[in-house]
Amino acid sequence: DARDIGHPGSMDASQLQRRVVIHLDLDCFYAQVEAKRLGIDPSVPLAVQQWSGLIAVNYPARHRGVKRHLNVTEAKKLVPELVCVHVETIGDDEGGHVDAEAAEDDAHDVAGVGVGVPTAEKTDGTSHDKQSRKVSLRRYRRASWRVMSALADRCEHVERASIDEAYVDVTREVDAAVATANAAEIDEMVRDGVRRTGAVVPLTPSTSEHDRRLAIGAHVCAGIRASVLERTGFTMSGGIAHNKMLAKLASARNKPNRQTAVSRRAVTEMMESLPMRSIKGLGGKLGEKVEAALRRVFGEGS
Ligand code: TTP
Ligand code: MG
Repeated sequence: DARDIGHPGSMDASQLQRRVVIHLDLDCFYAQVEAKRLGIDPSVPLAVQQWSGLIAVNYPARHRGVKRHLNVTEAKKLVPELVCVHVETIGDDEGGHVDAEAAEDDAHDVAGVGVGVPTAEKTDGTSHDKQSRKVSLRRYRRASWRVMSALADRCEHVERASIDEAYVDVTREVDAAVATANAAEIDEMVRDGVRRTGAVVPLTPSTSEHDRRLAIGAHVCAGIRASVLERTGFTMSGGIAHNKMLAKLASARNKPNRQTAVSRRAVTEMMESLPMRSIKGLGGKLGEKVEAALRRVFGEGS
């Protein structure tokens, strides 16, 4: 059951900073789904195309310069052996029941719609007929729900944020660990959490209780990612922080199949190093105004 992991209004600042929130994002999601479906080894460069453009690119292909929104021809110039798998498409005279499913709301859905004569399913993609067929995302929706149900079985508070990401509030799990484990067990969880986790600024669990809680959260996060991998075969990256926004920024910092923590101490440093516009809501005109205002207050160097 998805619920909103918001900021409970009644919490004061110190309670908010005792929260431990994880953001999980599947790595090159559609590409993982197609590789698994077709039995292609994850080390093979692979991309998912919609018509002539790429909408998901696996990491072996990214490491060789292939990016989302390149077209298939451009991408194959970079990586001649790139496997391009076209998203599933359906014709107008088939699968009417899929249409209802396709109309469901997902953050990244892009449905190509057209009318005309249906053509046979192709996997090379370039000859997919945009006029007569439309995109079906059901493979990815099904994979998404398998991941979400693995998360729901493992965690108390899960909020699905899009087809390939979710927030998990593990505050209670951390509280329970602190309350019931002995000192040696807590030390072991903290060590494990730190060992498995990248950090913008290294965690200092020996001197900071907040960092200790994040380290235990990181240990929990590694366990959640391992159980999703075991249940579904998919890798995810994770971010661990005291709130959702920072957890989301963190999960993108070490991809694929890695996790990152953002401590209170890291916040200042991270805000300085990140383009401010990557924060949700500050991408457009508002961001420009805020940036201009900050420059007025702090000078051009801000
Ligand atoms: P993302 O999580 O943004 O990307 P990703 O999972 O492919 O790669 P990453 O490892 O960086 O997380 O989006 C999830 C899926 O949504 C992606 O696999 C394909 C689809 N998608 C589109 O179809 N069009 C888009 O413009 C974006 C951003 C995603
Ligand atoms: Mg993703």
